[in-house]
Amino acid sequence: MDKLIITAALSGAEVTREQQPALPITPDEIAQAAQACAEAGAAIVHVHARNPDGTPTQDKETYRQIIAAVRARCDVIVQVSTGGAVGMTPQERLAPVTLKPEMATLSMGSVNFGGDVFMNHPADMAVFLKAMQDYNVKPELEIFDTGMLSTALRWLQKGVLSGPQHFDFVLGLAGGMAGTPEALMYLKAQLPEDATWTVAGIGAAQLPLGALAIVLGGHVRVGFEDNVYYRKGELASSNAQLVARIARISRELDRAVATPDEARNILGLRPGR
Ligand code: KMH
Ligand code: ZN
Repeated sequence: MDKLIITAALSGAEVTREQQPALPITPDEIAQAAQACAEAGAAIVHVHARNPDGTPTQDKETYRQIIAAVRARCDVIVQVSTGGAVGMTPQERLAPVTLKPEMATLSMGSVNFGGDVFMNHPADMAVFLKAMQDYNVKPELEIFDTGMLSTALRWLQKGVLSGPQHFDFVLGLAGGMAGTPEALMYLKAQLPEDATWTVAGIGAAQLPLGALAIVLGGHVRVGFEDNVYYRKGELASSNAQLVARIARISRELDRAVATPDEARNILGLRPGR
C-alpha cells in the first residue's frame, strides 16, 4: 500500500466564520493554516479564495497571493478549486488554473448542492480539462455521484483522459451520494487498476470514511470545507486538528503518512515545485 496522502480542504466557498470561528479567509490566514496542516501530516491543501469580507471569489490575483504565501511557508502541494461557489460562471471558476498550480479540482458532472444546483455542463468540463492539460495541472476528478464516475470512465475509454487518474469521492452531501461505506466500496470497485483515490466525507461521514479509506488503500481529505466538527457537538479548533487525527489513526493502523514529495511521486507530479 502507498503511504497515505492527506488533503486539507481548508475553507471551501460556503462555510462561514459564524459556523467555524477558526475559518481561514485571507491569503495569510490560509497560508498559516496550510503550514499547520503540513506539519500535522497533510501533503496537499485544497484551497478556495475569499474576499476580505469572507465571500467566495475566484479572483486570479487572490489565488496568486495564496499560492505565494503557502509556498513561502512550506512545500505542501497546492490544489486550487475550479468548483468555486454555486452560481459562478465557468470562466470565473477556471481563472486560477492559469497560475499553473500543481493540481486543480475538476468536477465530473452537475449535482444538487444543498438547496442549490452545482452546474457542470459537459462542454464546460471539457474546456476545464483542456486548460488543465495545456497548463500542465494535474486534475483531481471530483465525484459526487455515480454518474460522474461513469463519465470519467467514458472519458478514459475515449482517450479524452489518459494515464493514471486521481479521483476524489465526495460523499454525504445533501443531493449527492450517501456518506456510507457501501457507497465508497461501490465507487472504488469501478476504478481502473492504476487510479488513485481519496475520500471527502461530508460532516459526520468525514471520520468513518477516512478511517475506511486508510484500510482500503485510498487517501483521505479532511478540513473545514467538508466538516467543521471534531466530534458531535464540538467544533474542531483548527484544520490541523482534523489532519493530526487522521495521521494518528493511519500510523496506528501501520500505514505511514506521505510527505508532499512522496505524494508527488504517488500522483505522478514533478518533485519539489
Ligand atoms: N463549492 C462547491 C460548489 C471544488 O472545489 O472543486 C464546489 C466545490 C468543488 O467546492
Ligand atoms: Zn472545494
